Amino acid sequence: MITPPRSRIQLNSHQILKIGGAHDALSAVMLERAGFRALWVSGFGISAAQFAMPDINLVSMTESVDATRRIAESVDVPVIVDADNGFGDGNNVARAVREFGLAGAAGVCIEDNTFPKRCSLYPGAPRELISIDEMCRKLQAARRAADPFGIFLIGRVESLIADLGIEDAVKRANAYGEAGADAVLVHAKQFAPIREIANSGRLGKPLIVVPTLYEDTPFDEMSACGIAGVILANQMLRAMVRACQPVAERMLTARSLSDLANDIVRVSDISGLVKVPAGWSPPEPSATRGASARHVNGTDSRTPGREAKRRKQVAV
Ligand code: SPV
Ligand code: MG
Repeated sequence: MITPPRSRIQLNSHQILKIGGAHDALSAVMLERAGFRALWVSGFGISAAQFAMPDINLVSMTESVDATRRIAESVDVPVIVDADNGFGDGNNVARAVREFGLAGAAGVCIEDNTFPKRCSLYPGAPRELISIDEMCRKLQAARRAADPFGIFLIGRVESLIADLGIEDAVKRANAYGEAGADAVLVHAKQFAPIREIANSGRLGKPLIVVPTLYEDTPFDEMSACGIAGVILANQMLRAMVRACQPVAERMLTARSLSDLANDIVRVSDISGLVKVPAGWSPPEPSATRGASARHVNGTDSRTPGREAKRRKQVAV
């Protein structure tokens, strides 16, 4: 039996909510520890980190649900799933939303790309959106499946990525809101059209953005025009690659492992992140530690159980 949550993700236009993009459970734990109050299960991140694959609908619904469950069970903050285009038509969307709900998701985002999708960050990829009517039918199916779980539903508009213009973006955003989305994510390559849409007052639902392609825009500027949420979708993944690639190369040339000490954390830092029982952490080697080797305490504050997970909320 499904227990409805007491509360859901709440966005408002007074303070922008930063939503941290996770690519696995460990990155989710680090984001939560840093203070993020909501997380994004990034399709781009899961494809890259867990499959070493491009973000073009190669990850199945089941694989995405499994990745979401591992993340949702690792943190206390609410988790919003990037459900891509919902894996098919309204029937597929309905099943996906239910499975994400059972996996502990507090929010689900569905986008209007055709299947198979092409990640919005691949500028040379062919791009096509489904019709507004078809997307609305998918969102209506998603709404029905989301309600028993109290899932926060996001309708994602790709008009600006597909060069269809501001009018198409506004029309789609408002249609998706009427079809049942609690908020709309309007993706874009630049901030200017987003600013124009946000300042126009024409959107019926809270606006969420992903500023990967306009990273110079200050968050204060987004907040000033009433944007309710900003997804920092892939920075943890990119930080991981930046840190790991040189270490991989240096491991082959190192005289001993102590040559790497300034570039890696201690084993006990990993133990802290994964909640190794107190007293079980391995002894540390005596090598000098770099400034980056920060001790992380191992207190377990996780709440067990999926029902408890569904009751999490973000109140901004
Ligand atoms: C993701 O993180 O998978 C997203 C955001 O959907 S983007 O990659 O910019 O499309
Ligand atoms: Mg995605």
